[in-house]
Amino acid sequence: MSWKSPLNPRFLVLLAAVALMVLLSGCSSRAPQPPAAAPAAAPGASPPASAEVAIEVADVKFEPPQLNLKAGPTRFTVHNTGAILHEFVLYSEARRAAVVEGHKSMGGAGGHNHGQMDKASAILVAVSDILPQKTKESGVVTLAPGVYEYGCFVPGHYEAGMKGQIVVA
Ligand SMILES: [Cu+2]
Repeated sequence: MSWKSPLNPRFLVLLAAVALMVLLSGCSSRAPQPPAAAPAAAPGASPPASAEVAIEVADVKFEPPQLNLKAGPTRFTVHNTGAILHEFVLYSEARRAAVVEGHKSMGGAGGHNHGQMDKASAILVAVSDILPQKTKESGVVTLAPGVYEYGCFVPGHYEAGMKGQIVVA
């Protein structure tokens, strides 16, 4: 090994930084997969979803903010690339008011219970408490043609514009 030679310490720091970046990007690039890359036939796969949709949550927005999907069984994988807690709540756009008001009346710092709201407000999917740098999956939801909205109801986030739209055809 030639490590004895007096290497410039700055160069070593740079090396370490590059190695760290490679490691980090290696980790985070595993989770978000191309939305259309679902294998046609996956024998033994648990619940059948005709579409796997990857969504990223960040501080404070969804990526992408708009999606066009085909009707059918769909599963969402939500990856938090931000530094704070987020959630992914999906509902028919026609029920937006009920969902937004429902969350307002619950208030609290992330302690709201979507289970209580599901029936009343027509929440289709609720992936809650997604910690920074973590990934969570939804169950499989069968989407009918229509217009849907997704939002994050951690206090202040929806109001800051943390929402998106899905058009299902
Ligand atoms: Cu959020």
